Amino acid sequence: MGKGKIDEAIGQFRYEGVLIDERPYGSGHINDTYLLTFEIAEMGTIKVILQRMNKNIFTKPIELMENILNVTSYLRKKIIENGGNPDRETLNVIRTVDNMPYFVDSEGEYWRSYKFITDATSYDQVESPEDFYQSAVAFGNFQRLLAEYPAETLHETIEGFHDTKARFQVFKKAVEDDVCGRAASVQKEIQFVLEHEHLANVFADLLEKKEIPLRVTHNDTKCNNVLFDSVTKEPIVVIDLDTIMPGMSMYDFADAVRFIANTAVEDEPDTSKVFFDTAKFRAFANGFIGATKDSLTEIEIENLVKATFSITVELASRFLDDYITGDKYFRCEYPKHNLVRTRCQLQLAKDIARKTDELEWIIRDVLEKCADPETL
Ligand code: ADP
Ligand code: GN1
Ligand code: MG
Repeated sequence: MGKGKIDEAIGQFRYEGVLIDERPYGSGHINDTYLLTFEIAEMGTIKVILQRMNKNIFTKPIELMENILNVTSYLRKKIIENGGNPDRETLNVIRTVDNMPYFVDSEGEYWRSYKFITDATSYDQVESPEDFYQSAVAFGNFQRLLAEYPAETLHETIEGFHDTKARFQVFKKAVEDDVCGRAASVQKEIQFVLEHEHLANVFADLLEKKEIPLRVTHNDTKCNNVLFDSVTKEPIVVIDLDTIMPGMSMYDFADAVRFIANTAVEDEPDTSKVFFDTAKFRAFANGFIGATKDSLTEIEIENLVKATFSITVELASRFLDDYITGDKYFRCEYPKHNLVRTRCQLQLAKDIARKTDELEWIIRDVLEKCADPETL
């Protein structure tokens, strides 16, 4: 992106001081994130996050920012009630000179800015069981704090985002159209996804019959969307609220655990390194179920393992769809990046399937222990 565009955006937010540094930041796949540092005379430096929202993906940026403002002001109140620090425990939007929560540049790109949360780190890969546990507590608490927020008032920022049923339809269409002529070379991967189409209906049916509730969910619960205190290592805040929408609680659990319990990175080219780590799963389940046990229903808990398999296949289908249609959605660093990502998720899904009984047993065990916390 041209530097002019960033400068145009920088000039529009209510920043103070002299800009002394600007650099790309983080490892998200969707938005362009920058860290800006300002110097304020006598007061030292202040950092802010500036993001250009990906308008190809977030086609309703105004509604998206409305969701974020509404949810963060709700969280702010809750955090203050609980004696917390709202400047650290939720995102804080910096407005423009025109008092808007976003800025539209001369090319129609949407920008927004947040106060930078200092002395905090996000991890692309979590190493210690304590950190798995803590990130689960973070996502669990996030859901708990929002349990009474009226889900129906949130805009659907990406239609059918985790509607697995709809995802399968989109996938089949991509295979059929085969616009880049790549489908023939990935038949094995396509077959695996298609063989699991029955999964897609399981959750859609439960929702339709109202056997599971529609909740306020984050929908992108990767561990790098949690910031941990650099000193205490405790989770401070759940970030990346672009996809906050009505959704299924089980999928927030599932998406987090498919990422965190992977023994390899999400784009590991050597799939023999990819396994689903049941000890990590247990640590995560402990944290998540511990934080949400008073709000999750029995049916939701019963479906956590199935949801984990389902969301892994769903993501594989999304990566593969993007590969087949020409790599337009996920940011790619090399030509077959999406295919590598697909194979990783498929390998992970196979391992989850192999370990299903053990995972079901872990959930039951965690539940029993949550009922009697002395035994945790
Ligand atoms: P993406 O949707 O592309 O993943 P994120 O909103 O998650 O974008 O931001 C990318 C990274 O920037 C995060 O993983 C985190 O490290 C960092 N980040 C984002 N917002 C903040 C913030 N307010 N304070 C500190 N770091 C942040
Ligand atoms: C994207 O933005 P980021 O990197 O946190 C994607 C998620 C995927 C994830 C896979 C809006 O998340 O759904 O699970 O990549 N976000 C969007 O790494 O599509
Ligand atoms: Mg992110």
